[in-house]
Amino acid sequence: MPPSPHEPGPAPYLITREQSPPNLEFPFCHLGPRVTPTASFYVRSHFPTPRLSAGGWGLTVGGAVARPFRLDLAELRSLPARTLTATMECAGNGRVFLTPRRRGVAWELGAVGTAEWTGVPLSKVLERAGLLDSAREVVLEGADRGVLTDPLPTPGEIAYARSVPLDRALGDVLLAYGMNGEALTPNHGFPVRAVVPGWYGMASVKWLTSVQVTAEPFQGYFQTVDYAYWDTRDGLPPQLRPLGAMQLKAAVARPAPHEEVPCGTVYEVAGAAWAGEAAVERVEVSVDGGRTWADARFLDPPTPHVWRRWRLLWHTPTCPGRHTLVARATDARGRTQPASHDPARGGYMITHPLPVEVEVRERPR
Ligand SMILES: Nc1nc2c(c(=O)[nH]1)N[C@H]1C(S)=C(S)[C@@H](COP(=O)(O)O)O[C@H]1N2
Ligand SMILES: [Mo]
Repeated sequence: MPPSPHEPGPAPYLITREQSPPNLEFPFCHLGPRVTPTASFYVRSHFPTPRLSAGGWGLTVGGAVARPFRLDLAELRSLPARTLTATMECAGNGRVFLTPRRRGVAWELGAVGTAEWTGVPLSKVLERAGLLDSAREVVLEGADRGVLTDPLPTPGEIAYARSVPLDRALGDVLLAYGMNGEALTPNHGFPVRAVVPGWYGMASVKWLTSVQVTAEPFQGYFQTVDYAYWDTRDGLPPQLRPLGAMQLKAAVARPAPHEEVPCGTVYEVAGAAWAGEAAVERVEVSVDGGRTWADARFLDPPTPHVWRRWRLLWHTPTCPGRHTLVARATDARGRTQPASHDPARGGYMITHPLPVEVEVRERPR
């Protein structure tokens, strides 16, 4: 196939959504290789980046364990390492497309990326500590701290912390010190962060300094007040539950919203699709606002926890006019995306198909 004339070059830059703390977005229309270069990997931080040194760093492991201990970076690096590829999406990605507008960072499509993470399985560290029978969750805490007023005031200064259930903690959760073959950068959690493959980014705690095993479900700020949604399972009244696995979603990278597209040409529509704990099996694209659909072609095989890039050749209309493109994904269990945003999700888990409006124009002569 001839290279698409619409293929943009690499994007070693980020869009500033907030200067301080740094909240920086990947310009999603520059989607290129399956693994996102670190320089264009989005940054989502609630507090200013703590400047930690490799030599001064230590990890405290305690709580419901037989042998609490402390680990320095040299010791962590001496343990058997694993490298895994995982897509990470902020749970608020796509928020700017919601009406009415929701609180939080105004992300468009690019609070998502894929990286190769290298580190030590959390399970190895927990094994060394020896779990007590009462162990139920693992609380991961970062070195970054501060005071917040939104959505509720914090009880003074707090650190960023999230928990993972024990079965996940004993699974593929990584204590990562490497990203795309290099040391983590300060904004991505240097020297060590957690990576919880398949979960929204909030679980992957950066600047990790403490691992505490608990017997009770953790009810911290970023677990309840923030990064939670109203669940209405089992006919019970709505209950707040912490966000977890990424939900099935297909996103269009090219054309970008409101892009001008030439008439009477072949335009290669491009995007990616992902789901936290399911496999993306199919992506369909509509170039007529959802009336008719065609199957996109995958560039990547299904790989657990990693997005699949897809393409579709679009023979653009011969006459100028406005057109709406939509993509939707189906997983291996036959489930697809919700038709509209469920208000019980608030400003999170924005996974309904987002229409992309474009302007088809006469070709310049
Ligand atoms: N310590 C700490 N860890 C954190 C955060 C944070 O603010 N502090 N933000 C979380 C959120 S909401 C996301 S989406 C991811 C983003 O990781 P990144 O900045 O490397 O893209 O980090 C998570 N881990
Ligand atoms: Mo996030």
